[in-house]
Amino acid sequence: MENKVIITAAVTGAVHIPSMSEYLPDTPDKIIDEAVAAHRAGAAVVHLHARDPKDGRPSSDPNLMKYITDGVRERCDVVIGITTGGAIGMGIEERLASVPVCKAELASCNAGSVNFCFSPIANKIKNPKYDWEIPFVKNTYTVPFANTFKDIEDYIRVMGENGTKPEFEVYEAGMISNIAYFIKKGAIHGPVYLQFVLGIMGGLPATVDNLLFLLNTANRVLGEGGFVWSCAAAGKDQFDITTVAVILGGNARVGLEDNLYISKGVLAKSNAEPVAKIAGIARSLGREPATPGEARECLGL
Ligand code: KMH
Ligand code: ZN
Repeated sequence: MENKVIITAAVTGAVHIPSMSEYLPDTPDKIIDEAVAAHRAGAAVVHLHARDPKDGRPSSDPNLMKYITDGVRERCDVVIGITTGGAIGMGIEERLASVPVCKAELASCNAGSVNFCFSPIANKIKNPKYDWEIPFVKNTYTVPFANTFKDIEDYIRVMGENGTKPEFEVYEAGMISNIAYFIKKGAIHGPVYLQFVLGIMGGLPATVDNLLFLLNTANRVLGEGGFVWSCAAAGKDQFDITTVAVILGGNARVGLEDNLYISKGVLAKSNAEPVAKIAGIARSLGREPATPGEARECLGL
């Protein structure tokens, strides 16, 4: 497995708004199509959020998430990871609601509280397509992304009850200690799966130094062999930082949730494009994209 890299496609998220790119999948059917195509391009895992088919708004409706996960499952065997981050402003219960309904193999588990701001998007959108978009992004200037110890405990418990493995989203080094706390308590057992998420306004910026800092901290706190890791980077640094992650022997997440562009000033026309790009980079570095089966083995699913 050493020469394999697990590529995750984060297909749509709950940060970018439809007015930013016509290619952002903003309906359940488009999300399904994009997830399947991203898998065909090399993704072993898809990280999924739901959006309302009426107006592309991020949605926590478990029926929509079920429709999406069933739709993807019918068409391919990619590993499905659903969000429990939801969108800024959603409550814990609604963020968890899809876990028992979808029983996905993976779900994100945000490993601590952080400011998660993307209000500057408002200044760039002159003619919003939908009324909800500008208030939605502006709201992130005042509302934090809360993930208390009690919340994390609940996520871990509900995921455990439903056969879902937590993928811990790590935005700051202290969050690795939060995870260690739950290991020590016996709530979870290693090796845990970490997704280092760099470049969020409010979290660690997307730099090589910060990636190394998180990796070294995880080695020290969780022990080498105590975790499997992947890295995502928001915005323009996506490919630089995920390439470094591949060089360091880690796994990589790309996709339109994190970055709408395939290169400077050029919008990605699909999630398959960034997946194919990082798959090509990985191959040029001597690492092959993992199959879903290999990802399951590596993540202990
Ligand atoms: N939408 C963000 C607030 C996750 O999926 O768990 C959080 C997020 C992480 O997207
Ligand atoms: Zn997400």
